[in-house]
This record gives sequence, structure tokens and C-alpha cells, in this order.
Amino acid sequence: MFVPIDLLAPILGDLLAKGRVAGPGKPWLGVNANEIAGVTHEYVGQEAVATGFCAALRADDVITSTHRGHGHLIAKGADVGRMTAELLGRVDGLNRARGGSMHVADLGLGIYGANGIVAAGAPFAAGAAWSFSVDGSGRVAITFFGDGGANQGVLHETMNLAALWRLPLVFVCENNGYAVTLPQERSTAGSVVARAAAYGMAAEQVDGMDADAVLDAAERAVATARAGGGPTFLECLTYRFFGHHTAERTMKLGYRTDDEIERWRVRDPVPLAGASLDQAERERIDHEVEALLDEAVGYARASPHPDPAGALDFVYASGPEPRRGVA
Ligand SMILES: Cc1ncc(C[n+]2csc(CCOP(=O)(O)OP(=O)(O)O)c2C)c(N)n1
Ligand SMILES: [Mg+2]
Repeated sequence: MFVPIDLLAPILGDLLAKGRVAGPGKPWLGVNANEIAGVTHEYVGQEAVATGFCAALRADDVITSTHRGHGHLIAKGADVGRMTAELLGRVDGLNRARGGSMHVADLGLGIYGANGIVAAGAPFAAGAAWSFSVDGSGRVAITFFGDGGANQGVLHETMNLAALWRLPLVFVCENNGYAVTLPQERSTAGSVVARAAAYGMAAEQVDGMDADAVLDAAERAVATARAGGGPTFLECLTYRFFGHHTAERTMKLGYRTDDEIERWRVRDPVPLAGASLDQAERERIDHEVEALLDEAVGYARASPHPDPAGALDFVYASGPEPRRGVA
């Protein structure tokens, strides 16, 4: 198996979220150090999905992400320092600290936002895809969502129109087995792939822990979309190694067993992908990634917090004055 460096580097880039670089003097950002307000949703374990799909895209293609979006952003080329500054609520963040973890975006890179509302990115992606089918640019949109998101009505409305209008859109269900603590077998009737097939689109399951398998499926789906063949639905079977969000590190909720986590951990996509590289190359990439992360964290920490006096800046795109009071 050959994993090109531009595919592997973003996977390893997500070491930031893993805390694999944690150690003395390097606490888990925002967990032990309390530097991030609220919680974040770690992508650890699911890296092969974002990486495989984004590696199949052109720079001018578009993605919509989820509440678990850091991996999608890194894989689509977001500046890791500015993304980290956004997580820390600093002025140099990608969205000047207005977005935070769950609404971070970089429109210039075709990243139409993480999203705190489950499956809400799908219609945005369909709108982008519809514009691409009109402007003849040959661009493609991908929408990422979870197994919980697969049960949202808005996703089905989007699948219906995407299939009807043959939009250049790829639906990527990241099935990590749980919606918060609810296992998929207690939330989902039938098969999500069969549901998508019922709309008349190509639909299949993919091993979401295998970056090569994901890349292969992604390239086929993106090529079909680009050629005017309409949408594809891919259900990627994957797993999150940590809790639903970072606050779960301080709880023992018991909705899944340590045995189950260990069974998935042996298929951790990062070492699996890295195993195909020779050791010197792997070490070189690891060092490169550690340096990138140190630089990103340093950049974010050096950036000031926004001035509270500007809290209403950028609330409106232009024109209207913010209303003061309710009269
Ligand atoms: C419309 C909506 N309903 C409920 C929630 C609360 N919520 C946040 S994440 C989540 C679970 C989502 O599960 P899944 O789609 O499988 O994504 P995962 O967290 O597993 O990546 C829920 C129910 C929400 N944010 N939006
Ligand atoms: Mg899930």
C-alpha cells in the first residue's frame, strides 16, 4: 500500500486533536489547560474519512462539515494555526473568534463551515452543488454527517432533490456507531445505504478505518459527480476513540465497553496508514507534524482575545444597524 505524503500529512496533522503529543509541558489543549471555552468534539479515530475524501477533491470544490469538524478542516487545507486560534477564541482565528469549534469555516478554501446543528450542512452543500451544475465549473460538493444525522428529515429532503436534479454532491455518512450515547441499533431502522438507494443514487458501505479504501470510493464518487452522473452516498464504518465531547473525559458513562474500544483501536487508521511508509519517512513526517502543531499552538496563544466592545461587529453582512432594546 502506498500512501502519498499529501494524504498522510493531514491524517497525522490531526495529532493535535489526539493529544498524542501530550506530555510534560504539553497538556491536552483545552482539556487539562482549560484554554477552550465549552467542549469540543474530537475526530480521533475517524481521520481516514476526512483525509480520503478531501484528497479526492480539487482546491475549488466545497465541503460542509459537522460539530466534529477539525479533521475535515485540516484535510481540506485550513491553516492549522488560525484554526487553533479560532478554538481558543482569539482574534486571529479563522472567523475572528465568532465561530469557535462548532462553526469554524474558511469560505475561500471551500469549507462552508462546521455546524452545531446535526445534518444542517447537507442543504448548504446541495445549494453549492446546484450552483456548480448551473455555472458549468465542474466543481463538486461533499457533505459530511454522522449516523445520527442520517435520521434527520433535512437530510432526506436534500437526498431527494439531489437525486432528482442529479447534483454533483457526495453524501458521506460517518457511522461511528453512536449519536452521543445512543447506539445506532437503537436509533436506526433498516439500512442507511438502502435508504439512499431508494432515492435512485449509487450507495455503498466503505471501511472507514482504511484510508486507501476511502480514497478509492471517494475518487469514484467525485468523478461520477464531476461528469454529471449525480450524487453518491457512502456510509463509512468508523469509530471515535474518545467521548462524544471533551467533557466526557471527566465522566465514566458506561454506554460502551473498554473491550469494544480496544477492538477498534487495533484498526486505528493513523498507524495503519503509516505502516506502509519506511521508518525514516514516517519519523520525518512525525517531526514535521509536531513542529507544525507547536507552531500552531504558539501562534494561537500569542493572539489576543477579542475586545468585548466589538461583540456586535460582523453580526450583519452590511447595512442594518444592530437593534438596541426591543421597543
Ligand atoms: C438538530 C439537532 N438535534 C440534536 C442535536 C444535539 N446533538 C449534538 S451532536 C448529536 C449526536 C450526533 O450524532 P452523529 O450524527 O452520529 O454524529 P457524531 O457525534 O457521532 O459524530 C446530537 C443529538 C443537535 N445539535 N442538532
Ligand atoms: Mg455517530
